Amino acid sequence: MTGTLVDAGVLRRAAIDVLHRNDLGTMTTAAPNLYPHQWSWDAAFVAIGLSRVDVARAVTELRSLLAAQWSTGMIPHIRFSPSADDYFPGPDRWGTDGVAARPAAVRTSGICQPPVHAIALRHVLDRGREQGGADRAAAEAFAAEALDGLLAWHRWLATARDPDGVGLVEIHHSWESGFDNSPRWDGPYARITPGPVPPFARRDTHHVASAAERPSNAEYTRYLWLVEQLKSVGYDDARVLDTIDFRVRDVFFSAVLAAAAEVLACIADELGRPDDAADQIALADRFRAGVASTVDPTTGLARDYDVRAGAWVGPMTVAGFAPLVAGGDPALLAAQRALLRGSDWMGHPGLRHPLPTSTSPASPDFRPRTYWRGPVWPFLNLLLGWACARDGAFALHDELRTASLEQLADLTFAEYYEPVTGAPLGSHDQAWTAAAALEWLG
Ligand code: 9WN
Repeated sequence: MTGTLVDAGVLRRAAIDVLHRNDLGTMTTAAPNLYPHQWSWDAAFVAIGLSRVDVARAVTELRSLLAAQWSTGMIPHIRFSPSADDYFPGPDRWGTDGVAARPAAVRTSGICQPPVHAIALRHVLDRGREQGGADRAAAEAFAAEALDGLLAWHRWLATARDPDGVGLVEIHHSWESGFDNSPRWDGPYARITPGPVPPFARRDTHHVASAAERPSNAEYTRYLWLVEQLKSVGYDDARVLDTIDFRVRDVFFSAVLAAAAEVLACIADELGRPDDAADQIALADRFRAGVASTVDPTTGLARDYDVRAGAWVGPMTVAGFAPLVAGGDPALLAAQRALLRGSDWMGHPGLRHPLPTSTSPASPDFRPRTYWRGPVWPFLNLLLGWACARDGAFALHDELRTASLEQLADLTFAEYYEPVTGAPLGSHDQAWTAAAALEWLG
């Protein structure tokens, strides 16, 4: 079933309006009420969208995020805005104020999110060059300014987060994956018995139509237990490895690193830094191989690995298509594209729009209204489409673009959508959803 394409000018104006309303001046809130701060991977997608309308403002978005980078190289998953306190857990609960690696001027969380930032920088540079003049100058100056920070970020991930050198990034909280309550994490969380967690009052459930669209209280207790564990060792990378109950090699995060490292290599080359470019190519190769090594020969889907349990994690989630993001072996990518188009995924006859669901509708884990357990996430489709175009898979890119524009024609810019009815869920006016619309429109 297909929807109606909204007039492109109407969609574009509405998306720009959402980004304006979420704009705090130098950073964009991920959503107006639910997420009143700057999130790491959201900011990268926001910069991609902004680069279609205002290159200088896109540069500012990335610059603000990089100002939150820790001296270790980690880019934290939230840069808190001093003007909002209606989000839990806020900076006090994260307890990062005493961490020496945190930049003194900004308050941040103590974990990270997938490294899409070099990919965003590539978009900003390309748009700046297309515009020419001051936009070109601003984008090129920023690329030179940002290069060392992004190199440090990738190198930190490749060392602190791949202690065994297997070409897969290890995460210590499911918030780091960005797929917070995906069935991917049910096994690892089921093996955790939370210790004492200070009392807490959730705010997230106040900002959605139904609490069932959000993670459960049992999940939140585990999320907050992990924060307590991280705090107890002062967010020290080495001590965290011995302490944290959640150690999982995240295949999708790893794929993003492989893709971003390849992009950063190209930028380093353009900036006359061939040694750094070679280093990023090697890093991309290592993580691309790591991602490919996880593919389950039976299902054709890539898998995570629970380090604590010594076990593969393989529910049918969209993260299984990590090789499409990482790139690599053409035969593997062709098989994955066929799978993605098949009846367990985009080709499922019950879907309102033929788009990847966060969990396969054919899976017993599928929950069509619950956050990462089934709904469609528009920003993810943009990332998959970008990777398809990179690899010359233009037909799939165009299918994703057409279906995405039809989905986004409802002008709610929802955080996620119910796959069967197409109903908007979670927050409305979500910044990266608006950014995805702008980028799809081109
Ligand atoms: C926790 C901001 C973020 C996204 C994540 C998404 C959700 C936060 C939350 O919102 O996570 O980081 O409070 O639920 O899962 O991908 O970056 O949009």
